[in-house]
Amino acid sequence: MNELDALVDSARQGFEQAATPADLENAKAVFLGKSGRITELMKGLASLSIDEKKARGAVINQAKQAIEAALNARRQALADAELDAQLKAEALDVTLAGRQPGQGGLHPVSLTLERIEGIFGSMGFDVAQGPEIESDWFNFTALNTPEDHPARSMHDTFYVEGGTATAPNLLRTHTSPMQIRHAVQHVNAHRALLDAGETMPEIRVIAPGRTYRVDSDATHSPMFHQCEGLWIGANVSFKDLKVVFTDFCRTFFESDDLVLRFRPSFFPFTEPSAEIDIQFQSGPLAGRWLEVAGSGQVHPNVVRNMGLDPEKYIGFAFGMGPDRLTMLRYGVNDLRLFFDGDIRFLSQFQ
Ligand code: 2NL
Repeated sequence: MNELDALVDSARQGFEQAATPADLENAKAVFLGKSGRITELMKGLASLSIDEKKARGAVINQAKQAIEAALNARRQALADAELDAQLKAEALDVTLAGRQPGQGGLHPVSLTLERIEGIFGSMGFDVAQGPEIESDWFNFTALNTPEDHPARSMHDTFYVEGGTATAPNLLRTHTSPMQIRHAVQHVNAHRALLDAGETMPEIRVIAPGRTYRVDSDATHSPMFHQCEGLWIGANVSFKDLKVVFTDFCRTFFESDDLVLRFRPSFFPFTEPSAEIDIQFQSGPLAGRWLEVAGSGQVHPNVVRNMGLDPEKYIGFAFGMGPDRLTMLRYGVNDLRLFFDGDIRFLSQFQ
């Protein structure tokens, strides 16, 4: 092997051994740099004759081109290896199972409200929904609540700034104001019939929704749910209340032998009034009387405030707490669990 072939060989080996681009540039300097081997050989041409320069120069140039080709090949190989390593490091395992979006569901109290609406809906009740910020008139006065009644105090009711007696000024303490609104609308819609001395279609409505009272402990939340019911007609009796509410409770709790007790009570908006207690005949709650609702025959003053003549129209109303019904149905003993928003608790109802 001649001297130049040996030089090209040793350059190839030097480049091959360079593991990084920096190593490769150092190896290049040895052969192609300012004082590298090729440059030295070129300097040697100075002492030769013209013909010898031509011949020897061509051979050196060939060696130089071979070395440059080897350098470029190695540069490319190192760049390819680096890209490979980077691609490997950044590789995504597209076969890995993805994270599923969480499957939401209805809140247990919403499930109860849907149940209540379904049951009363099947008995011909409309569902009325409306404002949570109410006026003093709809929340208290129209419901025959005396001016000095303790429920009107700031200890019991949240008042909103800037209200007047007729404009919204408090957070409703029950959903009965919505029933008054519904009744007034119903009466207005049948004004012509009433004016002609005829009988209007019955008012049959429930009002589910959020309500507010200044109260907070293990069994009271400042925001809680209520569902009231109202049935007004020419001939609606306390017996109808018993039938409707008994049927509701037995359907809601899926228990045909459930017993109800109507215990005399007092509310400003009904006369007579009764608390409704239920008793399961089997299961974990069997034998105990559990209070589930307030009820009564709508007070004549309230009937009048709906725009009706209490001598011609009569009916009943009731109010119950869906939060408490949910606790009874699912055996939950702390009301606050419903409003803490802990998904581990809430997901159990799906
Ligand atoms: C309770 C008491 C009750 C009513 C609510 C009512 C509504 C109208 C007219 C007359 Cl529009 N009464 N609602 C009547 C009696 C009791 O609820 O303890 N609720 C949990």
